[in-house]
Order: sequence, then structure tokens, then C-alpha cells
Amino acid sequence: MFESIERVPGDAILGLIQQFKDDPNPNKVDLGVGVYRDEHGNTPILRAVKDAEKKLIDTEQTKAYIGSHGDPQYGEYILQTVLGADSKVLAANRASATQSPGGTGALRLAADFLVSQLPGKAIWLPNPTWPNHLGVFEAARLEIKRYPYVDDNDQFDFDAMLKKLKSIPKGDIVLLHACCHNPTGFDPSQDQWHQILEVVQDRELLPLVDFAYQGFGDGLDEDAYGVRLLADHLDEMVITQSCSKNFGIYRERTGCFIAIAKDEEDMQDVRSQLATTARENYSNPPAHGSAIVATIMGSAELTAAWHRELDEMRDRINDVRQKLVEGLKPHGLADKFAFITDQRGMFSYTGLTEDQVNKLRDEYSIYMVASGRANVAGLNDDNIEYVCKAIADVVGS
Ligand code: PLP
Ligand code: TYF
Repeated sequence: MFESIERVPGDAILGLIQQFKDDPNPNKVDLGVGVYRDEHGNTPILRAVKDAEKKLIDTEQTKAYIGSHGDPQYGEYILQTVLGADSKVLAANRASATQSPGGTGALRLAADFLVSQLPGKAIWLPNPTWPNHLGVFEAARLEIKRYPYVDDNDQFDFDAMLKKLKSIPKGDIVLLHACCHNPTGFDPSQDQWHQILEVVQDRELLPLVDFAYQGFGDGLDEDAYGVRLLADHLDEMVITQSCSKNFGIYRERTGCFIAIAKDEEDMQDVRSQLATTARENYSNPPAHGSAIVATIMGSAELTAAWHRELDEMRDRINDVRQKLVEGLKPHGLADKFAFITDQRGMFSYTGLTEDQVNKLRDEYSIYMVASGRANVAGLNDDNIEYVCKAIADVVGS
């Protein structure tokens, strides 16, 4: 039977991990997959996470099923982190949290829920977006449409985005990246978020806000500006959250699907459906990551430690952005790449073409995504000069 099955290529971004590993060049630089790296190129376990795990070893009482919505205490902490402790949505009991296997699991829950409960609605994704959005939504048979996000020079094109959003059929779903847009690094300003809100209200759209990098842009609260603005002014929206990056617990698969309804009654109806969606996918979410997060957030000391480490990660990323532009100065390229310091999060759409990306890989063993997306967290004092020289070579300066 299996002889008729076709082999398909793997995920292009994850494929870079293996290509990089196999490269014997001692000067190789990994700017590919979106995991944070410290100044030594490592992705260490946060101290707050290690301490929480030690605590858990002694205090964890059971490994019995956690329930389809996951740990309610974890859900409460995530709601407060995302929406703000003083959120009027929380005060009115209008938000439901369903713990999910990572942000990807939350996206799949969202897609299955939307297809089964709001059939006939298309979802509008920015172009470009994280490629797995397409994979997850296609797999769930959600109809996908696109709105532009960058212009021909790979710069943020808010006017084009807004113009398209204004033409979306009433009642459709629009996916917005809350912060640290993947792959471009370009985020709407606060003023632009207000304009997005106006269009969403006018077209009666349902926003799906993907929040995978809270704390990696400008800070936990700062990065939540757009999400909280929408939540404060809309009756209904959905949010997919991830703890992979901001707690550095990528492989623990820890995320959350949040649904906001117009009142508690509707919220409970939605919530009941989500339990079914979760059960039909994987029954119960994995518990270790959410236990780590809840342990940290339940302790003032561990929360302070986590905040310090998150600040460190964010500061390093923003510092390295400055250093990259400075490093390009001697090559006469500082102005051309000045936009890199305006971008936020790990990713930078560099504007490099696929040919230039290939040349960087083949001649310098510098790995980035074919679209020209670089994970700037892969840069450090040891490799930044080498990377700047290589970029100057491939752009022909
Ligand atoms: N959404 C975006 C935009 C991402 O970049 C990622 C990255 O992995 C995710 C969601 C999913 O994250 P997770 O690893 O928690 O599934
Ligand atoms: O975009 C990235 O690099 C991260 C990690 O299928 C990732 O979001 C990439 C591809 C994928 C899963 C995670």
C-alpha cells in the first residue's frame, strides 16, 4: 500500500538546523531557526526555569490527567500576562484560557474551533507570515486569504495592509502578529494599532492575534499594547499564546488559546466547545511546561528572576541590532540597513535576495532563511565582523 506514498520535503526552516550541524566550517554562523541564543551561541535553560523544576520535583503530587483545558492556575496567570492584571475583560469573566501544546497547538485549536463553529469564514494572513500558519490552517481546512505586509523593497507597508483590510468581507477572520512579526520584525506603532482597531470594528472582523514573542520586543506590557487595545474595545476575539520563547521552554510545548466573548454566558458556550476540540486532538495538554510557568508566576522571587532574564535576552537582541548596523558602517552600508534597528524581536527581514542568502551559505557558511530572514540572536562579538564583511561582499558594496 505504501508504495504509492510520495516523499515530500521537510520544513525549510527546521531543515537549516541539520544543514548547519553538518557544515564543518569552524566559522559557520547560524542565523536560521527562531530560538534565542546568548553571546556564546547557546540556548541555555533559564535559571528561573531550573529553579522551578527543582521545586517541582519535591512538590509535584500526581501525573494524573490534567483536563482538556489544562491547569486553571496556569490559565489564570497567562490571561493576566496577556491581557493585563487590571483588564476589564477579566473582571467581567469574558475570557477563557485553554492550555495548549505550544503556540502551534493553540493555532490548531483556533483553526479547528473556527472551522467547526464559524463555518464559511476565511482567515486573512499577512504576506509574508510564519510559513507554519499556512500549514496549520490548510490542514484544518480553513480558507486562507492574504493581505500585504511589506512593499517591493521588503519594508513595512502599513498603508497597503490597511487598504486591504478595509476591503475584507464583513465577518471574516484576520490574523495579526501581536509583536515581533515573524519573519519581518516590523510591528505596527501604537497609532497604527488604533487604525487597525477602527477597521476591525468597521468590517466586523474577528481578530486572531498570534502572541509568540511577548517580552522580546520592548517589554511584557509594551508588547501587549495591540492585543490589549483590541481586547478592551471588541466584544469578541481570539488569541494564540506561546511560552516557548519568553520562558525558553521550546520543547516543553507550552501555550494557551484564549477566547474572548461578549459576556460570560457566551464565553462558557465557547469554552465547552474548546474542551471538545482539545479532546479530539490530543485529549489533555502536556503538563510539565505549564507547571514550570505556574511555579515561576506563583513565586515573587522566581517571577523577578524570570523578568531579569527576559530583560537580558531582549536587551541583547536590541544591542546586537545596533552592533550589526554599526558593523556595516565601514562598508558604506549603515544607511541601507538602518531599518534593522527599527525591527523588533529575533527576526530581521534583511532584504537580501535568495541568491545572496545562498551565497552567504555556500561561501561563508552563514545560514539564514531563503526569504532573507535572519535570526539576529545568532550574532555575537565573535562573529559579527565576519557576517558584516560577508554581507558587504554579497550585496557588492
Ligand atoms: N507563532 C509564531 C509567529 C511563531 O513564530 C511561532 C514559533 O515557533 C509560533 C507561533 C509557535 O510557537 P511554539 O513553538 O510555541 O509552537
Ligand atoms: O520561525 C521560526 O524559526 C520559529 C521556529 O515548523 C519554528 O518559529 C520554525 C518552523 C517550524 C516550527 C518552529
